[in-house]
Amino acid sequence: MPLNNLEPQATAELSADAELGAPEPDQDREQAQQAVDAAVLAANRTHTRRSFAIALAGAAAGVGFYRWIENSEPIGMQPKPFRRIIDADAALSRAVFNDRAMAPTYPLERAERLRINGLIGLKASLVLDSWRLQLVGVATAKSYRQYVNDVTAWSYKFSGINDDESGHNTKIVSSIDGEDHITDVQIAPTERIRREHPGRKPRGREEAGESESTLQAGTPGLLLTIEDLQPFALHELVTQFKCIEGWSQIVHWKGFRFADLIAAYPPARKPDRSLPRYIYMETPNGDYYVGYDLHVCLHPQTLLVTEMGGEPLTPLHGAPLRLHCPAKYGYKQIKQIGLIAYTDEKPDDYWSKLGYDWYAGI
Ligand SMILES: Nc1nc2c(c(=O)[nH]1)N[C@H]1C(S)=C(S)[C@@H](COP(=O)(O)O)O[C@H]1N2
Ligand SMILES: [Mo]
Repeated sequence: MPLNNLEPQATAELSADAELGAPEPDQDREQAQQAVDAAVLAANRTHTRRSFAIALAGAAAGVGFYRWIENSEPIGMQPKPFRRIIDADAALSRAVFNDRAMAPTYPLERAERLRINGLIGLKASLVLDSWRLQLVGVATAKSYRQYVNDVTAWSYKFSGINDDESGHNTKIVSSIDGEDHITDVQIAPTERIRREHPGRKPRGREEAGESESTLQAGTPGLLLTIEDLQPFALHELVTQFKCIEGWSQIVHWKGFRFADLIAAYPPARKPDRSLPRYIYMETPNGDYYVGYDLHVCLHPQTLLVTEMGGEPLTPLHGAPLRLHCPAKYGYKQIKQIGLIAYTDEKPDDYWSKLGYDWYAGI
């Protein structure tokens, strides 16, 4: 079975975009996509972590793809060649020094069945028909047929309780005089959020409390169905999944590239034409949430996962959509994504509120 979808291909968003009257795909974009595919191929062939060659291939592909995003001018805007050069330089340094290296991949035979670990946001079972992906901060959002003027008004339906109590309750444990002490952190939902969401169902009912980045009522955006995500090319990846608690497993993932979603629904730019720096994600009930740098989501191995171990995701593994990012620890890999928001404010993050590192790089 071909892993990682190695053949270079035009990405699915091209046809989706065309229907929506988005700009024509340009050569840069296809070339960038091919470069990304080639880099993934190179990385998978060698299975060598941080080999110089892979880092370079990854960096080159990353810059190509990132530059396409940087340069995607809305229709009617004059190109700004000077600014482009500056952007490319910034992208280059990010690409080379940060998260562009490819994570090692493994043969399929080594893949294991991933345990269930962490149920925050998943304790009531989501009725899958009621799932929508709220997408916020998209450029020219009103031009998409999935546009709604308040994504927070969407009501997810839940039935029953997921009573699988397996899994951990990651806490900061410090050892004092040979005894383990758990740092007990209590963060109440903020007054601001309570004021701004009168009458809204309680969100953030877990230990870390409500997210500071949760949406305000009246936030416009898109509501995508699972069918809307079907056009994206599927990619398979066998990588190591690491939990901060000290265990790791090799997992077979299948899903589409986050970069493809971003390309199909590009973020609105700031007044100075630059891109928002972050992506924020939440479970449908707002209990679990993570923040990412945008460029980490553009990494070709960052997948929006629909299948694990050759089977559709189960509810407790985050059906219908979860994140896999091999560059980050498990706690950043949110299960059951309900919201993806482009933002320029560093987003709140469940476990960093309880003392863990926001970046969580492996
Ligand atoms: N919604 C949600 N996503 C989550 C968590 C969680 O508690 N809720 N836990 C995280 C942590 S700490 C880990 S290790 C992984 C575990 O994923 P798994 O249950 O599929 O093994 O999910 C991550 N994503
Ligand atoms: Mo974890």
